[in-house]
Amino acid sequence: MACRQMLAVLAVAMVAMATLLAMARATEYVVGDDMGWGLQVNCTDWARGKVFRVGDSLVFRYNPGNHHVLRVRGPDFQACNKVSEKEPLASGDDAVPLSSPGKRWYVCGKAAHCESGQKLVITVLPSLQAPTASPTPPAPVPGSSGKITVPGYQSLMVLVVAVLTTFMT
Ligand SMILES: [Cu+2]
Repeated sequence: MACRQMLAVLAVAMVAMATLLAMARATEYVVGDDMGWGLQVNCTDWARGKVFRVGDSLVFRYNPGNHHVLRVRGPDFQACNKVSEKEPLASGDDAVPLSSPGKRWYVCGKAAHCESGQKLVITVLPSLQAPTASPTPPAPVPGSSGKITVPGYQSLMVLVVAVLTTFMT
């Protein structure tokens, strides 16, 4: 019995761990990949097919003397108006956390770089939450059937523990 109880605790711990792992799965997108942020990359093509979510981040890499990064509004993006209420990012290795869903527009404000296509628009989707709606499943009472119902992939973890239980009793 004591052994079963311990395993039940272990099962709950593993489910909690799996949930945390799922939530920590953030992606860091280096704009332009190896080519970086510059005139040599068509960022529209680069962004195509990528899914950006809240919690992910963009990294702009470039020679800081040649470029910078300006976050602008949609109409200013279209027109290459290099106006922004924020100072441009200019370190050459700028990480930008995507903290809210919606569209984001970036341009390079140097010379005619934006007009030459050094601009990036992305749409940030809400984060992929693990099924957090489920409160921590109650630990099964020893002697009961010991069934734990949790949604989706988490049940796999429970299955593993269940198999362990079978072998250890
Ligand atoms: Cu530039």
